[in-house]
Amino acid sequence: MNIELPREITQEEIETYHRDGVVLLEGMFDDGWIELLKQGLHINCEKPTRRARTWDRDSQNRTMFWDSQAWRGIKEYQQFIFHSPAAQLAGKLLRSKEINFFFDAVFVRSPGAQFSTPWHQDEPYWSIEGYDTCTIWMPLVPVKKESALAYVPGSHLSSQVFDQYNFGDLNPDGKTDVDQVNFSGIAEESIPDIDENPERYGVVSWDMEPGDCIAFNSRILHGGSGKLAEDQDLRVFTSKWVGDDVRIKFRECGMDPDHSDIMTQYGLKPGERLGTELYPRVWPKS
Ligand SMILES: O=C(O)CCC(=O)C(=O)O
Repeated sequence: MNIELPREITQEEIETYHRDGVVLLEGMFDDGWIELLKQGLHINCEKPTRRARTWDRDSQNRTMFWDSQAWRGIKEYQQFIFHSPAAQLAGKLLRSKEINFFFDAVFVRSPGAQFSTPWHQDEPYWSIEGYDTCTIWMPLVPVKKESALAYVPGSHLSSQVFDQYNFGDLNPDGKTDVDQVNFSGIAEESIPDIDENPERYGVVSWDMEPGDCIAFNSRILHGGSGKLAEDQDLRVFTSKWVGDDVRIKFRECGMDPDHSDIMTQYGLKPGERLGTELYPRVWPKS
């Protein structure tokens, strides 16, 4: 398994990341990492965490499963977080001195699932605030452009506060104790209907193979993934990384995933940097 990046991240890729808020990076993780994450995901689906939830279940029992912060119980995820080139990748793109791991999230669609992730920005849901964030979105199976996660380039630079979706409503099995958000009190406008006119927003997405990844800023508008062919599943592992300017923030509108309780348990307070064994500093390697 490659521990270092298989090649240098180019200046152009770094500039694209900062200009567009998103960049496709092909062939960054070798088969060893993909197999390891597939094993981890298998364990994760068999033994979900308390946060896990089915987001969608249709009349043909096709599902979309989500889980988050499972890494502490899954050694395959730990190996990826501490030893894969992911942290280094985030550090190079963010031009940060230090990178901490924030959390993992998985998005698993059964073959033919038609559920499409609502368009949203991540940062307003999170228990942190800052520009220096990077999600690494990795499909563990091939995915076509029309089913992959899509992005509005440049939208990470806008300061608009949107009335975003409450993902807690995605709960067909009626799970209790689900994180909820309500942006209506603070939102300046509704989230635009991007699917109605993707050209107008310059929406981008890509055909991808296992080993490719997309790195994106948590402020970018993204969504639209899903709508699979009958025989096609989609298993995605994402890791969230934070750099120099990120600080803890607890939001009155709610958070999802809400880390405020666990942060408080670990002695972390609003305004502080992430740290402790919960959000380990992974790069540079000590
Ligand atoms: O893969 C998906 O459908 C959604 C991923 C996403 O929204 C995220 O990683 O922030």
